[in-house]
Amino acid sequence: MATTMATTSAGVFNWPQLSSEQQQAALTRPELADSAGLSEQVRTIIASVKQQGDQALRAYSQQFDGLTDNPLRLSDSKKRSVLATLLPERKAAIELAYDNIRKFHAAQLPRDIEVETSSGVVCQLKSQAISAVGLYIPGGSAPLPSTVLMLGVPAQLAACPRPVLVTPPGKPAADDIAPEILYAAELCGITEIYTIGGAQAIAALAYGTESIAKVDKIFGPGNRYVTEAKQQVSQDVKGAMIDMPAGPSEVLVLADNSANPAFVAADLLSQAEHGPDSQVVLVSDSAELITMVQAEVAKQLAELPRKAIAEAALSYSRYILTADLKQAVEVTNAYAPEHLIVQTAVDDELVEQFTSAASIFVGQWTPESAGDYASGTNHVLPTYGYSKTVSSLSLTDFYRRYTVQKLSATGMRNIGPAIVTLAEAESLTAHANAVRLRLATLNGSTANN
Ligand code: HSO
Ligand code: ZN
Repeated sequence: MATTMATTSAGVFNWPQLSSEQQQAALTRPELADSAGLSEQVRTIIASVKQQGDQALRAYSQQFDGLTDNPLRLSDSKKRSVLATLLPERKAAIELAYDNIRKFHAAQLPRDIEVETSSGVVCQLKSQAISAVGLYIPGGSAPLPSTVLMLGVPAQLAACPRPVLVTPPGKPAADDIAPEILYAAELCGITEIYTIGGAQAIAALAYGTESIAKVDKIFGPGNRYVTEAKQQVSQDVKGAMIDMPAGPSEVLVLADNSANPAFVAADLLSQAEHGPDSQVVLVSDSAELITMVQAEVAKQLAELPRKAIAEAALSYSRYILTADLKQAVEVTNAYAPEHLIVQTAVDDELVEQFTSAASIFVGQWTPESAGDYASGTNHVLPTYGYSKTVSSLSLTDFYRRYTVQKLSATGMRNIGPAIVTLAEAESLTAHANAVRLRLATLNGSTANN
């Protein structure tokens, strides 16, 4: 915590008064410390799943979840009995969210392209769904059915032949999974579900075990063990690709004195309640607004069931007072937030000026919760400043793109001489020969198609 730098009362950073080092420090995320050899622990877990397969998965379930004999795969009869307990109101809400997420992602369908670049030279760009995709759905203190939709809907639209869902085992039995998760999976056409979580689940997806076939790409958020495991398997050619690098979830609210302080406070707290390492930042050109938001945060926090978690996250919170809105935009762009909420009198003007936020929520009626659940956008987003270059999850992440080309005799005649010249410039004689031979054959023939 950068508590020693030039702050005004109540931990507010007065931006124009900070040195550039202090400004940089104020926007730096807490280091993802390798506490207790996290990466070594994860390496060990991955190695034992690779060697002992299902047996290792069951042993970890016993060790971490206190469960004997995890059946691993969720049976159809268990699914049916759990689904029967789903409350109608929740079922309808999941359906509304599913419909909107589907509409927004269906509009992203990639189109194949074909271009004749020179006469007789045809190039194509095509997309093909990734065959087997692993969808990790966090369990623990808050199981997230909304994440099932965010991963399951694009997998379904892309028509990935084998979507596989993993989620940590329930309690008291491994297959006591939240009915909301199972219903969201059912809507997305996911039938292969395993009750495994943590680094061991990532290892099983990446390398396969006796009962779980390997997947090609792994998607979804998770705790530090899951994140580290995804990183490790993605660095192994025999492992699996992953969706994106990840850190703890974060929100930055940019508000002026026209904003409703209760709305702003609620938005900050909605991110803070995710986990003790969540990041919340308020940037404003109004000292009054900041003071009012702080009071509201204290008031609303007291009523939250997840108060302890939110309080821990708030200890990393930043309140930044800028000279004007222009400077507030500069601070926002430098921080590169995962979520950016804008509540000012000039929202639409500002939106054009943001250069690095992953997902932007505009105006007082647009809380982050809208995108977290039901507006249609994806809530799997780059964090930790990665949004400067990494995009939010979209339909294209469920495809591989590849090219196809075909030259006719005319095409070879048209571009062959240039290829020979370029190959010679690179001193790559075999490349040149592959074309020269063909040109010579063509010169000796009358082929013209
Ligand atoms: N804000 C989270 C997503 C989420 N919120 C799921 C509620 N449920 C990370 O973007
Ligand atoms: Zn959220």
